[in-house]
Amino acid sequence: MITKSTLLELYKTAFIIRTVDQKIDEGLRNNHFFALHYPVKGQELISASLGVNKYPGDKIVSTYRCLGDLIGFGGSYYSYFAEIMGKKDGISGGKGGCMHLCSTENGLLATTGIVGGGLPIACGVALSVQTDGNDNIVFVTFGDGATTTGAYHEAMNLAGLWKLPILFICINNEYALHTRLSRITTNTELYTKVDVYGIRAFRAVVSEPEKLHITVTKCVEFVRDTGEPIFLEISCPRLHGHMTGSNTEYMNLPADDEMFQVDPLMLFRKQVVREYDSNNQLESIEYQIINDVSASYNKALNAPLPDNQDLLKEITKYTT
Ligand SMILES: Cc1ncc(C[n+]2csc(CCOP(=O)(O)OP(=O)(O)O)c2C)c(N)n1
Ligand SMILES: [Mg+2]
Repeated sequence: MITKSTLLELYKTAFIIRTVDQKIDEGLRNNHFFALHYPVKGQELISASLGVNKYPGDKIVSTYRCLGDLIGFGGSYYSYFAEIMGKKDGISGGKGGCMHLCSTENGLLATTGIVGGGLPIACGVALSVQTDGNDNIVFVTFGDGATTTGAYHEAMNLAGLWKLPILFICINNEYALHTRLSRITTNTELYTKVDVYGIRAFRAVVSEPEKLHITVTKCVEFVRDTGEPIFLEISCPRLHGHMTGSNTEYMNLPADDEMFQVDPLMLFRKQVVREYDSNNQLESIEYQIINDVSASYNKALNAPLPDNQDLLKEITKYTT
């Protein structure tokens, strides 16, 4: 059973992620700035649920589609705006972008543009957590496309063998770039292909947020209590192209005015309003979030670029 306050927290965090995501999308379409942006529309509740289950000291490794994980783990969206705009105030000083983020104070140790590349990193981090001997765990998020890479299989093999405290979260939106999952693998039920590594595997769907949260919570508790890995596949509709501005013709996306019928966050909102918002507080909470996000966005647009010295900081020069 999930409490009312947890459900509201999940909704609120997911709504912040949605608002930031939309703001970036609009800004890029209006040429306010230039960046690569990989939308997370439709998968916000996953990051929100991971965040609720996070303990201080837990770590997460994510991908280029990392906005939700950053916010779920307590990162600042102002610093994210500034980062992808290449500004000095950015999380990685404006030098990393979404593919090379590192927000250690929130436990986000790395994001990567290499599909499947986060999993071996998570194994290394988990080995260090295991050596420390506390109850911290490592979360790693990745897409369905990652499951056909060599890095994925090597990481799963090691995690199973060394019993590493990792929650593998596979976000299955059934697309890798423009390619359907069914065109790259025979068995698209990804969680059924994991027991060969000695790793327990489960499946949840993002359109059932309460069940999703209960499953995530149980998986996290298991990894924390036993120190052993779990694989969790989460099915999730892709409500956008691969990145802002990319073509969506191959996808059969619902029209804008029909999107609410398949959008997990909008469906969840209906439920929250019906069951938990007797005081009509939700709209004013949303209004406040929209204002705060807008203010941060404008501040980031006007923030300074790194100067020459900042640009050279934390850059390693290799000589032969
Ligand atoms: C090793 C590697 N191969 C190919 C690419 C090109 N590429 C970038 S994103 C992407 C799709 C990944 O799909 P998925 O893992 O399902 O994540 P999603 O984008 O759906 O979140 C591909 C193939 C890459 N970045 N790295
Ligand atoms: Mg995918």
